[in-house]
Parts: sequence; C-alpha cells; structure tokens
Amino acid sequence: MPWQILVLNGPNLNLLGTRQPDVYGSDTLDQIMSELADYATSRDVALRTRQSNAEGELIDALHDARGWADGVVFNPGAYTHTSVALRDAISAIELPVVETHLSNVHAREEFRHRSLLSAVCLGVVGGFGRHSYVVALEGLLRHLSDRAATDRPGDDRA
Ligand code: CA2
Repeated sequence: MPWQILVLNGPNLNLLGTRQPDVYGSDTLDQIMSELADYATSRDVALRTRQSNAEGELIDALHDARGWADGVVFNPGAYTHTSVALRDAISAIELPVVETHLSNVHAREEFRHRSLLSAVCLGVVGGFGRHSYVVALEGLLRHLSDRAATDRPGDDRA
C-alpha cells in the first residue's frame, strides 16, 4: 500500500502568486501542489492537500490525519511563530510532521526566527521556494521507509 501523506498549508498561502514574488516566488499554491502531486505519483505516494486560514481548521485537519495518514508536510505560515495550539496538536497526533517553508525564515525579520513548532516536528525545511515541499516530502518518505525497515518483525535493530 502506498504511503498516505497530508500536505497542509496555513494562513495566506492561498495568496501565493499574487504578491511578494521576490519572497515567495510567482507560482500559485495550486501550481505548487500540482507539481508536488506529480512528484508523489512518481514515488507511488498518495497525497491529500488542504489549505486553511483558520487555526482551528488546521488543528482539526491534523487530528483527522491521525486516522489515515502516515505523515504530514506542513507549512503553518505565520502560525509557526505564534501557535501553542498547533504545537500541542502536532504532539498529540504522534505522526511525523515536517515543518516546511518557502522562504528562509532565519534570513528574514527577527520575529520569524522563532518557531514554536520545530521542536515537536520530525524536521524543518525552508528557503528552497516551491522546491521546499518536494525536499520535505522526500525526507519524510525516507524516514518512513527507514522506520518500516527497522520495525520489521524479527528485526531487532535498535
Ligand atoms: O516561508 C514560508 O513558507 C512562510 O511560512 C510563509 C508565511 C510566513 O508568515 C512565514 O513566516 C514563512 C506567510 C505566507 C503568506 O504568503 C503570502 C503570499 C502572497 C502574498 C502575501 C502573503
């Protein structure tokens, strides 16, 4: 069975392609998700994509993922820097989550340097524009494959 992955996008990412192309590139979110879907098909992975501007809806999407997903690629947008509620949701679902950013947040304003979410995520990817999503997905898939290999019955590696 292919890996099942949720790709979740947070506030204002629906505006991609309309403003600030110098920071976020000129592609729309639909274009970025469609390129990622092509990559997922080539890797035999089933993707579901979702965007919401509402913190509660993002939390609900993470809770729902617990029932079907193997992992999550998550661009939490500005909630990265503010949301204890999203941090608690990521901890609660016990799924590997990759925090993903288009921009290099550490090269930007100081308030973007702090993430409340990174410590409860499997990893963090940022700064590669639309390619950040492909890099995040590939890292997540390799993690899942490694974990599946070490979890095999009769395999007593740590
Ligand atoms: O670099 C990223 O992916 C961010 O998650 C994007 C967020 C920002 O608050 C984070 O610090 C880093 C903002 C997304 C807003 O996207 C816009 C797109 C077009 C026009 C205005 C905003």
